[in-house]
Amino acid sequence: MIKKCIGCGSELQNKDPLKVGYSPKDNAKLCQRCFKLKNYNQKEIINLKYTNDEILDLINKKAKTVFFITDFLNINKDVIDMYKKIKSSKYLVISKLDFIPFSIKKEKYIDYIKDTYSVDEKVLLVSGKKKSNIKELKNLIENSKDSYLCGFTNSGKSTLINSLSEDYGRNANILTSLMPNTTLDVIKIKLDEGIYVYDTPGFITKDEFKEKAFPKSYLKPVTLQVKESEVVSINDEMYISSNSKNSFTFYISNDIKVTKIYKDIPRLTNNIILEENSDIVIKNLGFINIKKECTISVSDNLKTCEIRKSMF
Ligand SMILES: Nc1nc2c(ncn2[C@@H]2O[C@H](COP(=O)(O)OP(=O)(O)OP(=O)(O)O)[C@@H](O)[C@H]2O)c(=O)[nH]1
Ligand SMILES: [Mg+2]
Repeated sequence: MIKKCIGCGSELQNKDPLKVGYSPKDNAKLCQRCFKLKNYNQKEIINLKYTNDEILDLINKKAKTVFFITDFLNINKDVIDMYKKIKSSKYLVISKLDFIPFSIKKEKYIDYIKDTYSVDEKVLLVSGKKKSNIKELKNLIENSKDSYLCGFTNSGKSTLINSLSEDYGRNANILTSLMPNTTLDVIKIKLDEGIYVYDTPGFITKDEFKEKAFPKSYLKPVTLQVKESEVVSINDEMYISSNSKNSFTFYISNDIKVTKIYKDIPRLTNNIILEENSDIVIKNLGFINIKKECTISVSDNLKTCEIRKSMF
């Protein structure tokens, strides 16, 4: 029988250290990468087995029901485009409910996401970590066959499966971490007699990965009142200003520094016209709500950012 790493789902092998599933030991339960990640929090870069297209293909061929997981700070056009490529019967599951600010009313938020991104299917809000709102998800899984959880890396798929499994009195024990691509192959988990779910490797993006973009706990929105042409820096990497007095509210991890800057101000030459109450969506980070109609100027790395009407 082929042995698989219980952490990431890869077939164990002892031939190629650069390929997934490598362990020098014959009777290992974890591959070397997962062993180091689990025991020493050592993050080893490894050649991935699947591309995004291959993951998508695999899901479209095998899954009868798909739960597409995405976290609250990572809902944008790219993610929804990937969701729409899923051909099976599907649900959009917004994860990490525990860090959604209290000011956001959950039902209103679901309606807003459905409208903004034209999602016709049911949308669920859950927290794998806190096991909140998972009852409906459990019911849907129990009434479906071949349920696959998929989504971008770090969206919380494996954490959610571990929590579901605990809820059924079991221990799936899939390795979870903030490192991208923790799960490397499909993992079949038995939840109960005749009830199985499949974990899948996360889709990857080209954008740079930042651990601090993931809040450790409940997210506190930060509002800055800005005067005309005052420049705000996001993590000393992205810059934004408005041509009129305005209010910017940042829905991003509180570990990301957001400040007005008064020296070494970069020239912002990209202008975007905003309607009243718009969001600027920044991939893998979150969004900024801008209250008044204005023209904003942004640094080059924001010039193609997504603009949407705000839910507030
Ligand atoms: N606050 C919070 N953090 C969560 C939740 N679910 C997952 N996380 C954290 O998010 C990170 C990624 O979780 P994983 O379950 O490994 O994500 P994944 O989607 O399986 O990622 P890949 O295997 O890389 O595709 C971990 O640090 C988790 O602890 C949640 O409901 N709330
Ligand atoms: Mg995973």
